[in-house]
Amino acid sequence: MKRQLLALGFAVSTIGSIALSANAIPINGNNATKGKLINVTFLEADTSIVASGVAFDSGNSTQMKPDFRVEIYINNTLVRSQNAPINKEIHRFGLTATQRIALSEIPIKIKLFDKDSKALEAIDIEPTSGKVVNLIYKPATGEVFTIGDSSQPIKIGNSGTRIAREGLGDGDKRGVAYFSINHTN
Ligand SMILES: [Ca+2]
Ligand SMILES: [Ca+2]
Repeated sequence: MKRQLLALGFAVSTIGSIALSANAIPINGNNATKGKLINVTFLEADTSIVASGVAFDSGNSTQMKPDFRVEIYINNTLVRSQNAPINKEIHRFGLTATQRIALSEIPIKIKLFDKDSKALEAIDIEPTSGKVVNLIYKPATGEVFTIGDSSQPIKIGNSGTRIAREGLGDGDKRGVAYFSINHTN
C-alpha cells in the first residue's frame, strides 16, 4: 500500500510523463537518498523480576517502587521520551520513536531512568557494563546488534521481534527492557 502511494505521488509530480508503470519508478534510487523510516518501540519496563527487595526510592512500600522515564535515541538524537505514572514496578509504554535516516548502520540507544524528585537515576537494562542499551540496526537485513562492551557487535534480534535486555546490576537499580525495531520505506 505504501509503495502504491509513493508511486502515485511520483506520477502526480511528473506531469507530462505518460504510461508510467510501477516498475519504471526508481524507488530504490529515491530511497537511497531519503533513507528509511526507522521505528523504535519501547514496549515495557519491568523491575519486578530482577529487583525484588531493591528500593528505588525511600519511603513506604508503594513509594519505593520505580518512577520510570524512558528515552529513545536514534542516530544520537533524542527522538522521544516519556514518564510513566509514578510508583509502578511494571509499565507498558508502547512508545514509538520514528526518524528517517539514510545510513546502512543506524545507532540506537535506549535509556531507562528512575525519576526522582531531584535527579534522574539510570536503571541498568544492559547485561554488559554500562546501563544503556546500545544498538546498531541494519535496515538492509533487518538485523539488530548490541554493541555492549565487546569489540564485535552481537546479533540479538530481527526487525519486528520483541527483544528483551536485562541489567545485571551496575549499581542496585536494575530491570528488564522490552522493545522492538523495524523500518518502512
Ligand atoms: Ca517511587
Ligand atoms: Ca549493565
